[in-house]
Amino acid sequence: MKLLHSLPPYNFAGQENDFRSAKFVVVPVPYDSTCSFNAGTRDAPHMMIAASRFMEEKKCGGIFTTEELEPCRADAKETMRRITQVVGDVLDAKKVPVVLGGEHTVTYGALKAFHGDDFSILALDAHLDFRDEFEGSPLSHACTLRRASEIAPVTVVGCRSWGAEEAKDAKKKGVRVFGSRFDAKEVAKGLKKNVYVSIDFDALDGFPTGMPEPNGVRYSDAFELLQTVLKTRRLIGLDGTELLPASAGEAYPAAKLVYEILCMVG
Ligand SMILES: [Mn+2]
Repeated sequence: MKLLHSLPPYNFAGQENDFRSAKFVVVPVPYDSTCSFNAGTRDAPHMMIAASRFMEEKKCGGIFTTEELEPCRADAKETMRRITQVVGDVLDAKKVPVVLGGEHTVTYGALKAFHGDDFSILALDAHLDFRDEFEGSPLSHACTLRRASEIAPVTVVGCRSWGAEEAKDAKKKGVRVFGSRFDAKEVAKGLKKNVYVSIDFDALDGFPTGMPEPNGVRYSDAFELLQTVLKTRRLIGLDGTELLPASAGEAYPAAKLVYEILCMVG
């Protein structure tokens, strides 16, 4: 019996799941165990996927969506290991991983899969996330860019909130820091040929997130930045984290930005 339906499949951008022809692999990671302010970002991957099914289709490489990754909620290290393993499998298949968090810590798990690669990390984040440990853990959302900088050089854009100590450490480690208003060409200039893009949605203005900060990057400026960067650099991985939507509707702009980036790459 053929069921009557008009809704697209439950996959990112509503695409049919075909791993072989996919250029991108979306990995939903519902993990938010170290959230220190508003918890609940574990619901974001589901809501982003739900929202993304209602976007107008654009010309874009195939997108495969995996099952939600099962985090180990009591063990950040084990959760990172699981993310690294899945992202490693995606890279082995010569596809671009797209990790949907969850809290920003998931970025570290993804980055660890790029061992030995020569690349830059472009992070959009309201916060510096450069503490060596937070609430007793080196694998906290507040330590993400510190851990990331141990893997590859970090440029952070939209940054407008930090502690004095972490700011000193970031400067010492050569992190490039830009605020909510920036020159996209200037940001792009300092990046290597291969770029991993990590978007903590609190970088942007008006997005619902676990740790909201006023006066963020405008959507159009973020779009232009990524367009400028990806015109001359290769996207090797992408993640979107820290979204805290109350409904799929609130997740729509974040899903859209992720999709727009994939469409820029092709
Ligand atoms: Mn962050």
